[in-house]
Amino acid sequence: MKYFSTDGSAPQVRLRSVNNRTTIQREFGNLLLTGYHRMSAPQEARQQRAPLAVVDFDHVEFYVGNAKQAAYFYRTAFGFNIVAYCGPETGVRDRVSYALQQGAIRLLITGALTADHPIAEHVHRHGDGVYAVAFRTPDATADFQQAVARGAKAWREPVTLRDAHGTVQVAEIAAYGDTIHRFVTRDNYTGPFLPGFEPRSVRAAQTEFLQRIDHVVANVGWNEMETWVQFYEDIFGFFQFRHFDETDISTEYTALRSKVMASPSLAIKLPINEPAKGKKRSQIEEYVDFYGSPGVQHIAIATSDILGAVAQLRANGVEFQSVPPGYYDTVTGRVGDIAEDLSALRDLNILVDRDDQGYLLQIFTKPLQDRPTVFFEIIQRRGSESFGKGNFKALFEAIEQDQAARGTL
Ligand SMILES: [Co+2]
Repeated sequence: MKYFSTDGSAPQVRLRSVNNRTTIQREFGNLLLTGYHRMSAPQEARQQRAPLAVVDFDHVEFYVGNAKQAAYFYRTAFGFNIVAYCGPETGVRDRVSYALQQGAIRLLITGALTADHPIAEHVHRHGDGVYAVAFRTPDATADFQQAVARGAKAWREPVTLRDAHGTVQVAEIAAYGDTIHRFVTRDNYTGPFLPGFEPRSVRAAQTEFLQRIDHVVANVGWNEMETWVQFYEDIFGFFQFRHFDETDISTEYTALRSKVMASPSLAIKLPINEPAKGKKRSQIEEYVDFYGSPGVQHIAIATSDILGAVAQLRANGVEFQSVPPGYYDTVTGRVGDIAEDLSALRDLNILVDRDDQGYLLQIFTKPLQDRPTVFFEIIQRRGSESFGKGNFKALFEAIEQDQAARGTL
Protein backbone atom coordinates (compact mmCIF):
# COMPACT_ATOMS: atom_id res chain seq x y z
CA MET A 1 0.00 0.00 0.00
CA LYS A 2 1.51 3.31 -1.07
CA TYR A 3 0.45 6.71 0.14
CA PHE A 4 1.34 9.73 -1.91
CA SER A 5 1.20 13.38 -1.20
CA THR A 6 0.92 16.05 -3.83
CA ASP A 7 4.11 16.08 -5.80
CA GLY A 8 3.37 18.49 -8.62
CA SER A 9 3.45 15.74 -11.25
CA ALA A 10 1.01 15.60 -14.15
CA PRO A 11 -2.62 14.58 -13.58
CA GLN A 12 -2.83 10.85 -13.41
CA VAL A 13 -4.83 7.92 -12.26
CA ARG A 14 -3.10 5.17 -10.37
CA LEU A 15 -4.81 1.90 -9.77
CA ARG A 16 -3.12 -0.80 -7.82
CA SER A 17 -4.11 -3.84 -5.87
CA VAL A 18 -2.17 -4.68 -2.75
CA ASN A 19 -3.19 -6.94 0.09
CA ASN A 20 -6.73 -7.46 -1.19
CA ARG A 21 -7.32 -3.75 -1.57
CA THR A 22 -7.53 -1.64 -4.64
CA THR A 23 -6.37 1.91 -4.28
CA ILE A 24 -7.63 4.50 -6.65
CA GLN A 25 -5.64 7.66 -6.76
CA ARG A 26 -6.56 10.57 -8.89
CA GLU A 27 -5.43 14.11 -9.23
CA PHE A 28 -8.30 16.47 -8.57
CA GLY A 29 -7.42 20.09 -9.13
CA ASN A 30 -4.30 20.50 -7.09
CA LEU A 31 -5.15 17.69 -4.73
CA LEU A 32 -4.07 14.13 -5.07
CA LEU A 33 -6.93 12.25 -3.53
CA THR A 34 -6.40 8.73 -2.37
CA GLY A 35 -9.39 6.49 -1.96
CA TYR A 36 -9.70 2.91 -0.88
CA HIS A 37 -11.97 0.45 -2.52
CA ARG A 38 -12.19 -2.76 -0.59
CA MET A 39 -12.13 -5.78 -2.86
CA SER A 40 -12.29 -8.41 -0.16
CA ALA A 41 -15.25 -9.79 1.75
CA PRO A 42 -16.78 -7.20 4.06
CA GLN A 43 -16.03 -9.28 7.12
CA GLU A 44 -12.26 -8.96 6.51
CA ALA A 45 -10.72 -8.17 9.87
CA ARG A 46 -8.38 -5.19 10.08
CA GLN A 47 -4.84 -6.31 10.48
CA GLN A 48 -3.42 -5.02 13.75
CA ARG A 49 0.02 -3.57 13.16
CA ALA A 50 2.71 -3.35 15.80
CA PRO A 51 3.04 0.35 16.60
CA LEU A 52 6.12 2.30 15.59
CA ALA A 53 8.43 3.27 18.46
CA VAL A 54 7.42 6.97 18.38
CA VAL A 55 6.73 8.17 21.93
CA ASP A 56 5.62 11.79 21.66
CA PHE A 57 5.61 14.92 19.56
CA ASP A 58 9.12 16.31 19.10
CA HIS A 59 8.47 19.57 17.27
CA VAL A 60 6.28 21.24 14.66
CA GLU A 61 7.97 23.06 11.77
CA PHE A 62 6.30 26.02 10.08
CA TYR A 63 7.33 27.24 6.64
CA VAL A 64 6.74 30.99 6.58
CA GLY A 65 7.38 34.04 4.41
CA ASN A 66 9.44 35.85 7.03
CA ALA A 67 10.92 33.66 9.76
CA LYS A 68 12.40 36.57 11.72
CA GLN A 69 9.02 38.23 12.15
CA ALA A 70 7.11 34.99 12.71
CA ALA A 71 9.58 33.96 15.45
CA TYR A 72 9.02 37.36 17.07
CA PHE A 73 5.24 36.80 16.91
CA TYR A 74 5.35 33.36 18.56
CA ARG A 75 7.76 34.66 21.21
CA THR A 76 5.89 37.88 22.00
CA ALA A 77 2.33 36.60 21.66
CA PHE A 78 2.65 33.01 22.90
CA GLY A 79 5.61 33.12 25.29
CA PHE A 80 8.09 30.91 23.40
CA ASN A 81 11.81 31.43 24.01
CA ILE A 82 14.09 31.43 20.97
CA VAL A 83 16.65 28.75 21.84
CA ALA A 84 18.52 28.10 18.59
CA TYR A 85 19.09 29.51 15.12
CA CYS A 86 20.59 28.55 11.80
CA GLY A 87 21.11 30.71 8.72
CA PRO A 88 23.84 32.38 6.69
CA GLU A 89 25.73 33.38 9.84
CA THR A 90 26.01 29.71 10.81
CA GLY A 91 26.92 28.47 7.34
CA VAL A 92 23.42 27.66 6.05
CA ARG A 93 23.05 29.44 2.72
CA ASP A 94 19.49 28.81 1.57
CA ARG A 95 17.25 29.28 4.63
CA VAL A 96 16.91 30.59 8.13
CA SER A 97 15.34 28.65 11.00
CA TYR A 98 14.50 29.72 14.53
CA ALA A 99 13.90 27.01 17.13
CA LEU A 100 11.45 28.09 19.83
CA GLN A 101 10.69 26.31 23.07
CA GLN A 102 8.28 26.57 25.96
CA GLY A 103 7.82 23.69 28.39
CA ALA A 104 8.04 20.55 26.25
CA ILE A 105 6.76 22.36 23.15
CA ARG A 106 9.22 23.00 20.32
CA LEU A 107 8.35 25.05 17.26
CA LEU A 108 10.70 25.44 14.31
CA ILE A 109 10.08 28.53 12.17
CA THR A 110 11.76 28.34 8.75
CA GLY A 111 11.93 30.72 5.80
CA ALA A 112 13.69 30.60 2.41
CA LEU A 113 16.39 33.02 1.28
CA THR A 114 15.85 32.58 -2.48
CA ALA A 115 12.79 32.73 -4.73
CA ASP A 116 13.18 29.31 -6.36
CA HIS A 117 13.66 27.38 -3.11
CA PRO A 118 11.14 24.60 -2.24
CA ILE A 119 10.36 26.46 0.99
CA ALA A 120 9.47 29.57 -1.03
CA GLU A 121 7.30 27.43 -3.32
CA HIS A 122 5.58 25.93 -0.27
CA VAL A 123 4.82 29.41 1.09
CA HIS A 124 3.69 30.62 -2.33
CA ARG A 125 1.21 27.80 -2.56
CA HIS A 126 0.02 27.41 1.02
CA GLY A 127 0.83 30.68 2.75
CA ASP A 128 2.48 30.33 6.16
CA GLY A 129 1.67 26.87 7.48
CA VAL A 130 2.87 23.65 9.04
CA TYR A 131 5.36 21.69 6.96
CA ALA A 132 6.48 18.99 9.39
CA VAL A 133 4.92 17.25 12.36
CA ALA A 134 7.89 15.60 14.06
CA PHE A 135 7.82 12.68 16.50
CA ARG A 136 10.45 11.75 19.06
CA THR A 137 11.44 8.10 18.86
CA PRO A 138 14.23 5.95 20.30
CA ASP A 139 15.09 4.75 16.75
CA ALA A 140 14.28 7.06 13.83
CA THR A 141 15.94 4.74 11.32
CA ALA A 142 13.92 1.70 12.40
CA ASP A 143 10.65 3.66 12.42
CA PHE A 144 11.40 5.05 8.96
CA GLN A 145 12.27 1.62 7.55
CA GLN A 146 9.20 0.04 9.10
CA ALA A 147 6.96 2.86 7.80
CA VAL A 148 8.34 2.57 4.27
CA ALA A 149 8.07 -1.22 4.34
CA ARG A 150 4.40 -0.74 5.23
CA GLY A 151 3.81 1.58 2.27
CA ALA A 152 4.75 5.08 3.43
CA LYS A 153 6.44 7.28 0.84
CA ALA A 154 10.05 7.96 1.83
CA TRP A 155 10.74 11.69 1.95
CA ARG A 156 14.22 11.83 3.49
CA GLU A 157 16.40 8.81 4.11
CA PRO A 158 17.72 8.45 7.67
CA VAL A 159 20.73 10.66 8.42
CA THR A 160 22.83 11.10 11.52
CA LEU A 161 23.50 14.75 12.28
CA ARG A 162 26.35 15.57 14.65
CA ASP A 163 28.05 18.48 16.34
CA ALA A 164 29.91 19.07 19.60
CA HIS A 165 26.72 18.32 21.59
CA GLY A 166 26.29 14.80 20.20
CA THR A 167 24.24 13.12 17.49
CA VAL A 168 20.63 13.17 16.30
CA GLN A 169 19.01 10.75 13.86
CA VAL A 170 16.45 12.23 11.49
CA ALA A 171 14.27 10.62 8.80
CA GLU A 172 11.08 11.73 7.04
CA ILE A 173 8.02 10.28 5.33
CA ALA A 174 5.28 12.00 3.33
CA ALA A 175 1.87 12.53 4.94
CA TYR A 176 -1.32 14.37 3.90
CA GLY A 177 -1.05 17.15 1.31
CA ASP A 178 2.47 18.60 1.32
CA THR A 179 2.87 17.84 5.03
CA ILE A 180 5.55 15.41 6.17
CA HIS A 181 6.24 13.41 9.32
CA ARG A 182 9.77 13.57 10.73
CA PHE A 183 11.25 10.97 13.05
CA VAL A 184 13.79 12.38 15.52
CA THR A 185 16.08 10.47 17.88
CA ARG A 186 17.79 12.87 20.25
CA ASP A 187 18.75 10.54 23.12
CA ASN A 188 22.47 11.23 22.53
CA TYR A 189 22.17 14.97 22.13
CA THR A 190 22.56 17.77 24.66
CA GLY A 191 22.34 20.83 22.38
CA PRO A 192 19.42 23.26 22.36
CA PHE A 193 17.72 21.87 19.24
CA LEU A 194 19.51 19.97 16.47
CA PRO A 195 23.09 19.78 15.18
CA GLY A 196 23.81 22.71 12.89
CA PHE A 197 21.86 25.13 15.04
CA GLU A 198 23.61 27.77 17.09
CA PRO A 199 22.31 28.35 20.63
CA ARG A 200 20.30 31.54 21.12
CA SER A 201 18.72 32.71 24.33
CA VAL A 202 16.13 35.30 23.43
CA ARG A 203 13.58 34.92 26.15
CA ALA A 204 9.92 35.84 26.09
CA ALA A 205 8.87 38.41 28.69
CA GLN A 206 6.42 35.89 30.15
CA THR A 207 6.86 32.20 29.47
CA GLU A 208 6.18 28.68 30.77
CA PHE A 209 2.41 29.08 30.88
CA LEU A 210 2.06 26.49 28.09
CA GLN A 211 3.41 22.97 28.67
CA ARG A 212 3.09 20.44 25.86
CA ILE A 213 1.48 19.59 22.52
CA ASP A 214 -1.77 17.74 23.21
CA HIS A 215 -2.88 16.96 19.65
CA VAL A 216 -2.28 18.02 16.04
CA VAL A 217 -5.27 18.04 13.70
CA ALA A 218 -5.31 17.39 9.95
CA ASN A 219 -7.90 18.75 7.55
CA VAL A 220 -8.29 16.55 4.47
CA GLY A 221 -10.58 16.76 1.45
CA TRP A 222 -14.00 15.30 0.69
CA ASN A 223 -14.16 11.57 1.50
CA GLU A 224 -10.45 11.35 2.35
CA MET A 225 -10.72 10.83 6.11
CA GLU A 226 -10.86 7.01 5.95
CA THR A 227 -7.72 6.92 3.80
CA TRP A 228 -5.77 8.79 6.47
CA VAL A 229 -7.32 6.81 9.31
CA GLN A 230 -5.96 3.73 7.55
CA PHE A 231 -2.60 5.45 6.99
CA TYR A 232 -2.14 5.87 10.76
CA GLU A 233 -3.43 2.35 11.41
CA ASP A 234 -1.34 0.67 8.72
CA ILE A 235 1.86 2.72 8.85
CA PHE A 236 2.05 3.81 12.50
CA GLY A 237 0.05 1.04 14.17
CA PHE A 238 -2.09 3.71 15.86
CA PHE A 239 -5.68 3.02 16.88
CA GLN A 240 -8.93 4.88 16.45
CA PHE A 241 -9.55 6.69 19.70
CA ARG A 242 -12.67 8.77 18.96
CA HIS A 243 -15.11 9.24 16.14
CA PHE A 244 -17.43 12.17 15.49
CA ASP A 245 -19.90 12.53 12.63
CA GLU A 246 -22.20 15.23 11.28
CA THR A 247 -24.67 14.68 14.10
CA ASP A 248 -21.92 15.67 16.57
CA ILE A 249 -20.22 18.33 14.49
CA SER A 250 -22.73 20.44 12.70
CA THR A 251 -24.66 23.63 13.05
CA GLU A 252 -27.72 24.68 11.12
CA TYR A 253 -25.39 25.50 8.23
CA THR A 254 -22.08 23.63 8.17
CA ALA A 255 -20.73 20.19 9.03
CA LEU A 256 -17.67 18.01 9.24
CA ARG A 257 -16.63 14.49 10.20
CA SER A 258 -13.66 13.63 12.41
CA LYS A 259 -11.79 10.58 13.66
CA VAL A 260 -9.00 10.70 16.20
CA MET A 261 -6.00 8.43 15.76
CA ALA A 262 -3.79 7.84 18.79
CA SER A 263 -0.54 6.17 19.77
CA PRO A 264 -0.89 3.36 22.33
CA SER A 265 0.14 5.63 25.21
CA LEU A 266 -2.18 8.46 24.00
CA ALA A 267 0.82 10.83 24.05
CA ILE A 268 0.31 11.37 20.30
CA LYS A 269 -3.26 12.17 19.26
CA LEU A 270 -3.98 13.04 15.63
CA PRO A 271 -7.59 13.96 14.76
CA ILE A 272 -8.44 13.92 11.05
CA ASN A 273 -11.30 16.09 9.74
CA GLU A 274 -13.11 15.93 6.42
CA PRO A 275 -15.92 18.20 5.22
CA ALA A 276 -19.52 17.00 5.33
CA LYS A 277 -22.51 18.32 3.44
CA GLY A 278 -24.40 21.22 5.00
CA LYS A 279 -26.49 24.11 3.80
CA LYS A 280 -23.34 26.22 3.52
CA ARG A 281 -19.64 25.66 2.95
CA SER A 282 -17.87 23.51 5.53
CA GLN A 283 -15.00 25.23 7.35
CA ILE A 284 -12.87 22.22 6.32
CA GLU A 285 -13.57 22.93 2.67
CA GLU A 286 -12.74 26.60 3.22
CA TYR A 287 -9.43 25.56 4.81
CA VAL A 288 -8.49 23.24 1.94
CA ASP A 289 -9.40 25.94 -0.61
CA PHE A 290 -7.21 28.54 1.12
CA TYR A 291 -4.35 26.19 1.99
CA GLY A 292 -4.38 24.65 -1.48
CA SER A 293 -4.25 21.09 -0.15
CA PRO A 294 -4.88 19.07 2.99
CA GLY A 295 -2.78 20.27 5.92
CA VAL A 296 -2.59 20.94 9.64
CA GLN A 297 -5.73 22.70 10.90
CA HIS A 298 -4.77 23.26 14.52
CA ILE A 299 -2.21 22.48 17.16
CA ALA A 300 -3.66 21.97 20.61
CA ILE A 301 -1.36 23.12 23.39
CA ALA A 302 -1.90 21.88 26.93
CA THR A 303 -1.61 24.11 29.97
CA SER A 304 -2.05 23.39 33.67
CA ASP A 305 -3.59 26.85 34.22
CA ILE A 306 -5.85 27.90 31.38
CA LEU A 307 -7.20 30.94 33.24
CA GLY A 308 -3.70 32.35 33.73
CA ALA A 309 -2.55 31.32 30.26
CA VAL A 310 -5.48 32.87 28.40
CA ALA A 311 -5.31 36.06 30.46
CA GLN A 312 -1.63 36.34 29.50
CA LEU A 313 -2.28 35.53 25.83
CA ARG A 314 -5.08 38.12 25.65
CA ALA A 315 -2.79 40.70 27.26
CA ASN A 316 -0.21 39.82 24.58
CA GLY A 317 -2.74 40.58 21.84
CA VAL A 318 -3.70 37.02 20.82
CA GLU A 319 -7.15 36.94 19.19
CA PHE A 320 -9.56 34.16 20.13
CA GLN A 321 -12.84 32.85 18.80
CA SER A 322 -15.68 34.35 20.77
CA VAL A 323 -18.48 32.39 22.40
CA PRO A 324 -22.08 32.69 21.18
CA PRO A 325 -24.40 34.62 23.54
CA GLY A 326 -26.08 32.34 26.04
CA TYR A 327 -23.27 29.74 26.09
CA TYR A 328 -22.60 30.26 29.80
CA ASP A 329 -26.31 30.20 30.70
CA THR A 330 -26.46 26.46 29.99
CA VAL A 331 -22.93 25.35 30.80
CA THR A 332 -23.58 24.38 34.42
CA GLY A 333 -26.55 22.24 33.43
CA ARG A 334 -24.40 20.52 30.80
CA VAL A 335 -21.15 19.94 32.70
CA GLY A 336 -22.13 20.11 36.39
CA ASP A 337 -19.73 21.34 39.05
CA ILE A 338 -16.25 22.48 38.07
CA ALA A 339 -13.38 23.87 40.12
CA GLU A 340 -13.10 27.10 38.14
CA ASP A 341 -15.16 30.21 38.68
CA LEU A 342 -17.70 30.39 35.85
CA SER A 343 -17.55 34.17 35.67
CA ALA A 344 -13.76 34.02 35.14
CA LEU A 345 -14.29 31.53 32.31
CA ARG A 346 -16.98 33.79 30.85
CA ASP A 347 -14.72 36.85 31.01
CA LEU A 348 -12.01 35.01 29.05
CA ASN A 349 -14.44 33.15 26.71
CA ILE A 350 -13.09 29.74 27.79
CA LEU A 351 -15.25 26.73 26.84
CA VAL A 352 -15.87 23.72 29.05
CA ASP A 353 -17.03 20.18 28.32
CA ARG A 354 -17.39 16.95 30.28
CA ASP A 355 -17.27 13.26 29.47
CA ASP A 356 -17.49 10.18 31.68
CA GLN A 357 -13.87 10.59 32.86
CA GLY A 358 -13.84 14.25 33.80
CA TYR A 359 -13.94 17.59 32.10
CA LEU A 360 -11.77 19.86 29.98
CA LEU A 361 -11.42 23.58 29.37
CA GLN A 362 -10.50 24.88 25.94
CA ILE A 363 -10.34 27.93 23.69
CA PHE A 364 -9.39 28.42 20.06
CA THR A 365 -7.35 31.25 18.57
CA LYS A 366 -8.18 32.98 15.33
CA PRO A 367 -5.98 31.88 12.40
CA LEU A 368 -2.29 32.61 13.07
CA GLN A 369 -1.55 34.10 9.63
CA ASP A 370 -3.29 35.96 6.80
CA ARG A 371 -5.02 32.94 5.29
CA PRO A 372 -7.79 31.33 7.40
CA THR A 373 -5.76 28.15 7.90
CA VAL A 374 -3.77 26.92 10.92
CA PHE A 375 -4.67 28.04 14.46
CA PHE A 376 -3.91 27.05 18.05
CA GLU A 377 -6.17 25.51 20.65
CA ILE A 378 -5.32 26.04 24.33
CA ILE A 379 -6.57 23.13 26.45
CA GLN A 380 -6.54 22.15 30.10
CA ARG A 381 -7.58 18.58 30.84
CA ARG A 382 -9.20 17.73 34.13
CA GLY A 383 -9.69 14.01 33.64
CA SER A 384 -11.32 14.13 30.23
CA GLU A 385 -9.28 12.72 27.34
CA SER A 386 -11.85 13.86 24.80
CA PHE A 387 -11.95 16.86 22.48
CA GLY A 388 -14.83 19.06 23.59
CA LYS A 389 -17.64 17.54 21.53
CA GLY A 390 -20.17 19.58 23.52
CA ASN A 391 -18.44 22.76 22.34
CA PHE A 392 -18.29 21.97 18.64
CA LYS A 393 -21.55 23.73 17.88
CA ALA A 394 -20.55 26.91 19.75
CA LEU A 395 -17.12 26.91 18.10
CA PHE A 396 -18.45 26.36 14.62
CA GLU A 397 -21.05 29.08 14.96
CA ALA A 398 -18.20 31.44 15.86
CA ILE A 399 -16.19 30.25 12.84
CA GLU A 400 -19.25 30.69 10.60
CA GLN A 401 -19.44 34.34 11.64
CA ASP A 402 -15.81 34.74 10.52
CA GLN A 403 -16.49 32.84 7.28
CA ALA A 404 -19.42 35.16 6.59
CA ALA A 405 -17.18 38.17 7.25
CA ARG A 406 -14.66 36.76 4.74
CA GLY A 407 -17.43 36.10 2.21
CA THR A 408 -16.60 32.38 2.19
CA LEU A 409 -19.62 30.83 3.93
CO1 LIG B 1 -8.55 20.23 19.09
